[in-house]
Amino acid sequence: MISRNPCLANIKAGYLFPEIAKRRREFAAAHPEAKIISLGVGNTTEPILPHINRGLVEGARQLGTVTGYSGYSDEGLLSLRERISQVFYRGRFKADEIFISDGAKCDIGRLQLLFGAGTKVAVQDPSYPVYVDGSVLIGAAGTWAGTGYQGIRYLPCTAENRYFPDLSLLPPNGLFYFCSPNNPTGTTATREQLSALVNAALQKGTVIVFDAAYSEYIRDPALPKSIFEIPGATSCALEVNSFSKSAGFTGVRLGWTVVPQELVYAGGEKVNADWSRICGTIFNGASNIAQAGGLAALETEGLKEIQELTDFYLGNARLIRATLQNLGISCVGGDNAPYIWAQFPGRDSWDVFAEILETCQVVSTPGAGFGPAGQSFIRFSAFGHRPEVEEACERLGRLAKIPMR
Ligand code: PL4
Repeated sequence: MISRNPCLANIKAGYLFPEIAKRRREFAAAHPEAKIISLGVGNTTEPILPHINRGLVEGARQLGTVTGYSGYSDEGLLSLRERISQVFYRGRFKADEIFISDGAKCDIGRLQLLFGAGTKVAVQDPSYPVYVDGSVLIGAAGTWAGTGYQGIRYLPCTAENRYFPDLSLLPPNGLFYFCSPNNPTGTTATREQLSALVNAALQKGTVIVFDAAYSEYIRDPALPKSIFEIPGATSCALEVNSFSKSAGFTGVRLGWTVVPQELVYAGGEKVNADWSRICGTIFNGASNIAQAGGLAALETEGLKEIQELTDFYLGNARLIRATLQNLGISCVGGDNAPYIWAQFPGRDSWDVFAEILETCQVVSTPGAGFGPAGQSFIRFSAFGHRPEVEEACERLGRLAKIPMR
């Protein structure tokens, strides 16, 4: 018989979100009367707004016409790539530096092919689980030669360091996944912090995979929405982004990755050329309908709708955070991101998850699922219909009040 890919033995048995879904199902089966509300998985809930939706509908209609029909779009519609460059990067990237994808997660999973097995990988701790699992799957989680360190390096991001890691721990000549606004903590890196990150990466030969999936939630104009706002970043970073959380495309599937021409490997070869080769080989392009929707989303009217939709979820976030703070629960996030990161000192986060489910019939996400530094934290997602979020907040009031320190 054929042997199993040994990397598969190294990933954790269950992926976080299906595990939560399983526990929810078990609870529902034991309590059929419970009206469960989810503040767990970061899945959008509101209808796609009219202008963007018209773009999707029109994209589908075009496919039924002789003149409007289109087949494979490979690296993406030229018009969409150019528009992304204008809207998000002030036109500084050429179309061949922007690759349209079927979502940020899909590209995060594929990107490791650029660097391969044996790459030294570091992540913020806590972080979105796909960075770790994607790295382990490709065999990047081996021993760091000469360091005695094995596996992925977790760089703690805690209240003590303002949720920004100690950059002296960055892997030299390795890969570092960095997410801002951050999932799960909901915190956003400042310009100074990102400048320090870029400088450290340039010094150490580290490549940063910058995940900007929540950039459209940033309301503080001083906070960078892209790593490419930082001088020097085009030589040490690539960036993934998505229409999922801004335009409500979680089920439509559309994203992009920026791979600057300046980004090169140790041998001087261009990362961009390899990414083009990889995408051409294992990816056949995003849906043309989704791309028509993406183009509509980046028109003036569509951009207004993105603002409206993200404002709505940020309104939910404010309600959840205020509720938790009234209970004396210390939390961060929710002002420039759709996540609130709440601390339950000394508690196991899976126990707190179970307690919130049992006491309030509210699904959350245990912080430990995002890495060791997430222990004793709970992530609340701000994606939900307003009446349900209000109801969830009322029920969270059943949690024991923690005396204010
Ligand atoms: C549940 C930092 C959510 N089944 O939709 P995409 O692929 O463009 O973007 C996915 C993504 C990328 N980067 C970050 C993210 O947080 C997400 C989505 N994360 C969450 O609750 O943490 C949805 C997760 C989904 C999954 O497994 O990704």
